Formats: sequence, C-alpha cells, structure tokens
Amino acid sequence: MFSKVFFLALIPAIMAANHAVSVGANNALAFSPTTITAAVGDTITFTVVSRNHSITSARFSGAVCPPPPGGFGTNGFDSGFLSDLDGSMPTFTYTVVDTQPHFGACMQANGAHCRAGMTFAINPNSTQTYAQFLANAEAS
Ligand SMILES: [Cu+2]
Repeated sequence: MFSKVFFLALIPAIMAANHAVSVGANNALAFSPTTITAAVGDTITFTVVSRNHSITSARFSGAVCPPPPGGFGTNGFDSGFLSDLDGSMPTFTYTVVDTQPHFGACMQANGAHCRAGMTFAINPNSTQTYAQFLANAEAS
C-alpha cells in the first residue's frame, strides 16, 4: 500500500518538464525562446545572462509596458530585478499552474526594455498570439 501511494505521488514529478529560457543572450534585449509551450506542472527556468533584467507577467494589451511590480494577473509572476553584471547568471523559476496564456516582459528602465521587444509568451493561443502581444508591447 505504501509503495503504491509513493509511486503515484512520483508520477507528476516524472512527467513534468523543465523549459529553459535565456534572458539577454548576446547582450540583446530579448528572451529566447520567446514562446514557451508548457503543461501544468512544468517549470520554466529563466537565466539572466547579461545586464540587469526582470521576468514579470504583463497585460496582453493596453498598458503592457512596463509590467507592474509583483506581476500582472492571476497566477502572475515577478522575479524582481536580477543582475548578471557580476557574471553570476541568476535564475528565476516559474511553475505552470494553469492552462491560460501568460505574457511576460522585462520591467527595466520604466518599460524601455519591454517596448524594445523584451517580451515572451507562455501558452499563447489563437486569439492571444505572441505576435500580437509583441505589437501591443511595442506600441504601449
Ligand atoms: Cu531588461
């Protein structure tokens, strides 16, 4: 009985995947990749590899940039500012807890990084696409 319960408890951990996203690769104001397709229970690990950035959930449209401190929306997220200026490559991990689209951006420089396209999408769909979110961010 104990072993069966133990085994069942392990299943989500076995099936969950981790998705790696680099933040600021090649000193660019960019997340790579920009679109992450992830299942509930998966983790997304963001690694800041240049300068000082944040990983913060944002509105899909309207006042996209900068995303608000603490992050926007239900099950939102905010890493706060993470600096690689000392070469430490800090990380932030988000666990996907729902199937809704989530959009994110860097809040640095009062939204200047966000407006420059430093954005990403988790599970975008046909009505809320990454391309439209990027256009909304650049225009915000
Ligand atoms: Cu940034």
